[in-house]
Amino acid sequence: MRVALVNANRIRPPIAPIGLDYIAEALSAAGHSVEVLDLCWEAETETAVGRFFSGKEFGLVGISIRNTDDCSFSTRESFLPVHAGITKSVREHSGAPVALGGVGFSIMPEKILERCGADIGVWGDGEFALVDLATRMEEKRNWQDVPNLVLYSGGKWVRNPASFPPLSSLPTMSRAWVDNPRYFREGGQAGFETKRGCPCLCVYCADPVAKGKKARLRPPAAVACELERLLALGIDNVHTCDSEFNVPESHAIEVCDEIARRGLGGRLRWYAYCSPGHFSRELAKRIRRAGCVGINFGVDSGDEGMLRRLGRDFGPEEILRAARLCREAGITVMFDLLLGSPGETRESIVRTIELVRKAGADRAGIAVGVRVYPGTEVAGIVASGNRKDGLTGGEDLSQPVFFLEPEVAPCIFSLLDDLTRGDARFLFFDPTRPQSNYNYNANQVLVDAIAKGARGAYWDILRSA
Ligand code: B12
Repeated sequence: MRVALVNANRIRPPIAPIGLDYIAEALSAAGHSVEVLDLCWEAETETAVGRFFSGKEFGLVGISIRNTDDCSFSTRESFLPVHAGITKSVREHSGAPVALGGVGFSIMPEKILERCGADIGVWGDGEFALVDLATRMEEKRNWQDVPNLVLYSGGKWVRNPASFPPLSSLPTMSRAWVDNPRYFREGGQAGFETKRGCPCLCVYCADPVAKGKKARLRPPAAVACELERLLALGIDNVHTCDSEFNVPESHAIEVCDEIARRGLGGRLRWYAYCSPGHFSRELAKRIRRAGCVGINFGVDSGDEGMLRRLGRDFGPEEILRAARLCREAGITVMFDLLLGSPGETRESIVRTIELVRKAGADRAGIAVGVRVYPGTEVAGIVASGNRKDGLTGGEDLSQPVFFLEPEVAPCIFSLLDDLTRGDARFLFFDPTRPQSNYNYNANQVLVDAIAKGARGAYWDILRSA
């Protein structure tokens, strides 16, 4: 079948749609013919859609929705109007069924389908479901029971049961379906994935909602082959696309060893999201030997009680230890903090900032307010625990809705100003302070630095911009 895949992500600096790259590979490996419309590179979406579909007949169109919004309390920009506009244009220019998918989409498929007006959706992995769908449609077989499909039936959107085929059954990824070299020139990095899904129990996190609660591992050899492919394309700065690279730690070590065994460690500079809770001296040594130069730890808080409330499986001691091990191994450290969730106090904020200093983190990004996602424990706490007092942005969770603990809401921004004044290590979601703004949506400081040759994780580029 002839399938069109559309990337709807137009954020700057641009991040390559690795999900579409993978799906295109899987469709092609199954014998389908694929064409990609990457709206990231187009000045205007409607004209580009019209031009792309003109004179072509597709059997199926897939649109990728990575981000529903910028997840920033201070800007709260929703991308759903843009996605709805793109879906509408596609429908005007093509008679083929339109399927939506992507990580942002998978957090709230029914709401987005309703809002965008597509025919069907795919929750979670796209490679298996979309191939199955295209094949069955082409062979005119029943496709309504394809696993992971979200479809309109009996007057409402319903989800078919999910299936999780092993990731070892994915084809070798050529990374040739989107213009990765251009993304590298203008976006400063490429992504790579070593696993999917997350077993962690963080109360606010949408990753288990969108990807499943179990870590599904890719064979280390498949990961290393893909990195070789990126290097062959001239791309030598990459970032993991796992929820946490070191969960489980044993698989992280196997991946590092395979990368090092192939001699890629000296040719690559890479960055990872890691949990401070599963980070041993052994991993620090091996991850560095494999070419990892920077780790972004999802620390959230430096306060024992808050970490417990957030569902984290580590405490301040593990955070300090992870940072120390990285320093010893020569790895740059970024802490991601999340302040203002239920139970936050002035004291817990003070302790968190103190911990960043004590740990000697190179950078610490401070997100204020928790984006409330459907299906998370925080959404349950807000709904059932009479905590609507902390909500900003209404109650429709497909909109950028945030919880900020009323106890600290009146003082949090001035308190953070006082605690971090003059300390360039702290980054904020604040476009009014461009040099320390770590909202990666519409970030001109990053765009300019990358144009001048900066490469790597954005927090690391901001360090020297
Ligand atoms: C790594 C990462 C980053 C890295 C990217 C590094 C890189 N070079 O790729 C960095 C740090 C740059 C980053 C930045 C941002 N990120 Co980010 N990021 C991630 C992360 C961890 C992985 C995304 C990824 O690439 N996954 C791997 C690919 C293979 O999976 P996938 O995209 O989901 O695709 C699969 C399926 O979804 C599906 N699929 C995809 N498209 C389609 C299409 C169709 C038709 C079908 C059927 C299926 C399908 O099939 C694919 C293969 O199985 C996710 C969380 C997560 N665990 O996914 C957050 C995540 C996507 N990011 C998020 C956000 C908010 C952002 C920022 C907007 C933050 C900000 N304000 O700065 C920016 C936006 C950047 C941009 N230009 O888009 C949110 C989005 C939430 C939402 N509601 O929209 C997420 C979900 C994290 C979270 N839980 O909050 N991010």
